[in-house]
Amino acid sequence: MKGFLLPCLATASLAVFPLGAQSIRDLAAERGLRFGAAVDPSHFSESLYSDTLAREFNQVEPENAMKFGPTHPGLNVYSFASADSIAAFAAAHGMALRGHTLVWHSNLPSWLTGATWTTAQLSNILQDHISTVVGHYKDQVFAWDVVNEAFNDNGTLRSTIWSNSPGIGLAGTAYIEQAFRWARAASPKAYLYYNDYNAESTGVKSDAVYAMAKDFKARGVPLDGIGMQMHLTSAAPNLTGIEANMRRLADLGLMIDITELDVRLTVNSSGIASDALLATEAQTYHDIVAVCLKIPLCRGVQTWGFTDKYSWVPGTYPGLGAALEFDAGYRPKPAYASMVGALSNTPPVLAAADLVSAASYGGGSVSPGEIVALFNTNPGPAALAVADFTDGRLPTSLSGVRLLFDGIAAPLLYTVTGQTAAIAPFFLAGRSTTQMQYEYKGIQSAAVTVAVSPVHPALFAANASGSGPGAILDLAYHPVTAANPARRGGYVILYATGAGLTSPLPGDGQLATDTASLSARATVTIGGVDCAVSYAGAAPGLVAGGAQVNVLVSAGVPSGEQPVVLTVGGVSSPASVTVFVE
Ligand code: 9MR
Repeated sequence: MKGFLLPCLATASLAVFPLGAQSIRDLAAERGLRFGAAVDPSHFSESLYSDTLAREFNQVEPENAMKFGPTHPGLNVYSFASADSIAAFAAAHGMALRGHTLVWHSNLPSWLTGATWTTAQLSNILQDHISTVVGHYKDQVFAWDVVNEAFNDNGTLRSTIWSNSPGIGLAGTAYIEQAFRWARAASPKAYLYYNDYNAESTGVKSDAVYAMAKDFKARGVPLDGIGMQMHLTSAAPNLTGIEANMRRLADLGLMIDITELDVRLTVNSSGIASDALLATEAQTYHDIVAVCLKIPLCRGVQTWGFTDKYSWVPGTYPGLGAALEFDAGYRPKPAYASMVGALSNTPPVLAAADLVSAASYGGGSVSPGEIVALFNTNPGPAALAVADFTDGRLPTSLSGVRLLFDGIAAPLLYTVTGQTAAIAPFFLAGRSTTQMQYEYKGIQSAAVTVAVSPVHPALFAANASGSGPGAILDLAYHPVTAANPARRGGYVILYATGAGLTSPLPGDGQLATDTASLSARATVTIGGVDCAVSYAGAAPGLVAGGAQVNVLVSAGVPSGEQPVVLTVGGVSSPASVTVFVE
């Protein structure tokens, strides 16, 4: 399936595509992306529905079951059976559960809309609703569409029972803010989203959403993300505008989810669209997934349903349909194949700042032989792959991942979606910059320029957090801890990286088996007091590029937990790593 690229679509038969070796769910997981569908639990008993859902998606959202009407059928009556069955399905199949939606003008029960309320009463009703529903799902729903469709297409606030007719007594976006605060109080950990349609691209409506989001972020209102519904037609989406809008929202630190993607097409009386329209639809599905993959904070793509058998479109727009990625017989459509293509072939996106020392997590530059970690949203194996020293050296390709410096693949320690550890090659010595690229399954990112420095020293912490008690041993190779403190006049062994070259210089990725001195001079202070270095060089048993420093703890070193600083070639490690002294 990986081979199905868009260019093929023009010539291939567009009827249906075979399922590939990897589901979209797996491909999305490799890209650190959630791939979801809106669902109706009344179809769970239909095996093709359930099987397709569980196989192809790693996220579900109730199309209707968590709305106000279904969950809150009487003033003091709540009903969760239907939504609970979706939560159970999600749990049984390892899927994330999105909640939809708490504050909306639609799908309200007649007990609410048919009576007259004061603003104070409505405020109490809404607070109780949010607290009860969010509270009920606080261990299951990872993200909520807290407020849905609060703006008109011209960017003004929609008049609703919650906003101003009569409203909960808070003018402008203050009622929205209040809803987010109530939701946060009911679930401290759930991500809270504002969700809307026709606000995907730049324009007056998305400007209004952006202005609200910017104001909320500036004032600490608990808004975590923006849902872009993405109910599209056969007209090509404005990808430039969508990307620009996503970028400005991401620049506020907000996550973006595509929440309700579908593409409605003109259909015949049997609900079938032409091959040409299905190809157009496939292009749109491809392009929306691809634009999401360009924005690291775009975290999920969800379609509004998944089979043309069940979709809101034909009932709302007579003569239109075929809006989803599976046909009414659950066969994958060209739209499915095109999303597989986008997930497989959209290049990874890399930033220089993604590369940091694996010891300190500090970035800014890379030094030859430095053990580095790359944190990003790039594709990679969904399960952690750890390298071993085959023939005494680390591989430069691991589960399809390579990290290239000036076109040369670096030795790798481990990789998983979003995180890769590698050893910067020794040939970087003498260069001032390097061009870094990330590759997964043969698809490379664009190169980014990373500064090279001769050294970039950092000590390893015992818990690998970059700070706190160091990974420090005594001469019996026992960890130095509060219970086994360093003794003045005794030796401790520090472990570091970014200490530059050694002489002799081992090969890239080789296991260090012998001692070899650092080329640059190394000094150490503990608690600010100079301590004599008896050995600074390769760390036998670690990969080349790891450094070991044996230090004599000076008589003047103070007691207690003291900062340890390694200085190599005039550059000091961060003072965030400590050692316990007797
Ligand atoms: O698809 C949903 C349909 O079954 C419901 O009757 C309708 C009213 O509750 O809501 C539809 O879903 C909407 C979603 O909740 C918000 N964005 C627009 C969706 C399509 O109308």
